[in-house]
Amino acid sequence: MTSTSTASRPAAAGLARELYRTMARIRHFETAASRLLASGELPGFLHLSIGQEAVAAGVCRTLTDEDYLTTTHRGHGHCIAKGARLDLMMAELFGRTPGYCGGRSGSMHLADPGLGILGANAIVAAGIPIAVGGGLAAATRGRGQVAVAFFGDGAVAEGVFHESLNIAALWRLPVLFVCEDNRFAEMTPTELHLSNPDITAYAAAHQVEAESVDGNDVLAVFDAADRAVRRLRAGGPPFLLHCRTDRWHGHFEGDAQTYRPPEEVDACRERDPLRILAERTGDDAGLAAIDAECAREVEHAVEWARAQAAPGPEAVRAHVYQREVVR
Ligand SMILES: Cc1ncc(C[n+]2csc(CCOP(=O)(O)OP(=O)(O)O)c2C)c(N)n1
Repeated sequence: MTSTSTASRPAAAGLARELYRTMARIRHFETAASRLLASGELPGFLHLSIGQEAVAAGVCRTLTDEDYLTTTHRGHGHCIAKGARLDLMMAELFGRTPGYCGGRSGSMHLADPGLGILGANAIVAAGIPIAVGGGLAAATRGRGQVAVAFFGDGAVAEGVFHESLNIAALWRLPVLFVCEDNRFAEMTPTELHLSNPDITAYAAAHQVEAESVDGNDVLAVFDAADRAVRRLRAGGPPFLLHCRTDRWHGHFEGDAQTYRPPEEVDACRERDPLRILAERTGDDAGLAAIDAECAREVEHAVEWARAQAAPGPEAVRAHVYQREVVR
């Protein structure tokens, strides 16, 4: 446990359990969402981060509610790890009124400004400049806040990724750029969409320091994120954390992944971040109890969300910009 080598044994065990709980909550939430979509109960479209939970858990463990976060179309894990409520998230997926966005957004626009979650975003790379804006606000206030932008390897090929790194470096903003590299942008492998598959090299081009970590090892992610966030809070320049990880499910639920040999997907499951942590800690009984608690918590969230009302037709014009037409 590199991150906790100086901590006492109970503190290290406590941290491991905490990180495991976050990953298990994400795993159970998304497994339930997958089942509910397949059975026809959930409307909409889902992109799941099953297999990638260690990135969300490890990075968000270093943040407080005062810090900002932006995420992508694959953002359930980041929101849960930042403290979003499972019941309100599930209600949003069901399209019910108490959901985070009144049941009007579904999976891809989840937001909770109170927790610093500035939003999931269906447009690839569009959350990155929003996090830079959060970084500018943080730098202006000078209270040691940071902003984190989560994005995939596909976002690195977008112009706005480079514009964001450039301005964050130039203005020395407290932004942690977290690239969750699952080796695919939809069905396209990284080597077919990036001229240089070494993602840290793009950071170097903008004078941004970067580090690559095993994104399935939650303690390694936490350790690297913790060092980076401490530097940002102390006034250091932006940083890019490149996390190599694995997407187990298709790009979206329903994508049969015919573009990947089945053995490759099986190999991903061999690198299960929850199992890796369990093996490292040897705390089987403790983690099994946490797992069971998370399963029950998700079950309750589903039952509660299912029982809520959907917005009625009278709400159709709410939150919609309407220009008054003068005749
Ligand atoms: C600007 C833009 N271009 C294309 C799309 C269609 N699209 C949705 S997700 C995606 C791939 C994103 O890949 P990556 O950034 O690696 O994230 P991942 O899906 O692997 O989490 C694409 C091309 C989009 N939503 N926005």
